[in-house]
Amino acid sequence: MSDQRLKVVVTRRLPEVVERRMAELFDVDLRTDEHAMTKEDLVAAMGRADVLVPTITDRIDAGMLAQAGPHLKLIANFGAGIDHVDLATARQRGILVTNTPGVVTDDTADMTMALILAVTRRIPEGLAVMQSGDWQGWSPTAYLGGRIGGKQLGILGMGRIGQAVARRARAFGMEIHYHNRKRLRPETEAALEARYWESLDQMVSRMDVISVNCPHTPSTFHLLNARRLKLLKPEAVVVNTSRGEVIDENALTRMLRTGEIAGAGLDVFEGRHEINPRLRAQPNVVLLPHMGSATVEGRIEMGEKVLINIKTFADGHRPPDQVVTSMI
Ligand code: 8YV
Repeated sequence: MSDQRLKVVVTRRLPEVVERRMAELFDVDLRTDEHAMTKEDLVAAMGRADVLVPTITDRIDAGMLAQAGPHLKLIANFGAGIDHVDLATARQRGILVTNTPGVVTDDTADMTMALILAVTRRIPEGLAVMQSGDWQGWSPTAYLGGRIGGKQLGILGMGRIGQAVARRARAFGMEIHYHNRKRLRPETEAALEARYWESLDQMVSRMDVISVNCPHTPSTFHLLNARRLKLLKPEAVVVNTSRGEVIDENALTRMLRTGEIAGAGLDVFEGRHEINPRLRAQPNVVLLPHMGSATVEGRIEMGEKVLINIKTFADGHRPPDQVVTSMI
């Protein structure tokens, strides 16, 4: 397939340098609006594109894929998580899907640590009192949080991001535990000083902090359901920088309200941007607007990955970040 003929439609504004390169390489429709496309606009985009570059804000279901134009051959997602695309249908229709793994790892792991510290050390409360001007000066008993050194961290999902969290948390003195579909190789486990738990239930019941770092797939949906959340110690804190759907958010909210869980740090939500008002009102939660990978460097690297995936495809090769559906 010749580059000239490749029609690439990008659904969101991307870093300027990425858009510029995209325009140099392909016949590209760039987005000028800062908002997500409507479903109708997205279907229209899929009707005219050879390559679609969507993001997490574009839900691409079976019905939409059925309406895609005959030329749509690649969905080159801007982002690592790919749960917003119906991968099985894309595969049936011969549409390749790629993502941007690796480049979001460190930023997301950094944000996981930020959330763990924000919740356990009560940073938002400190910020609030300073901003209100009500601070009365230092007190030996004010704003006491918990020390994370020596605490048990249970990582749910020990892929790239989970491992990056483990390395950081170990440097903070936390004890690392993990549950994963597959146990890590002994040398990796040893390097991370991490203990594997085959039983998620058993791990959950012993942890001080749980960090969700697995992707959202049919088998991880509500992995932390009401029954499992009830196994947590009342002093435990839950942090999620992956996908909201991995936790039963209503159950979590109820337990935060009743004090059955001490706190939560959430960068992602089940309703994506519609946040349960009861969750928002909780004093023991730190909520962020899905900014885990939001660094200037990271966004440019994500764009570069998208460019490489499209260019490799255009040159007739297998794109490096092709998502293998059987692994999902
Ligand atoms: C991205 C993410 O910013 O890469 C991911 O999976 O969750 C985010 O950090 C987002 O997905 C962009 O599409």
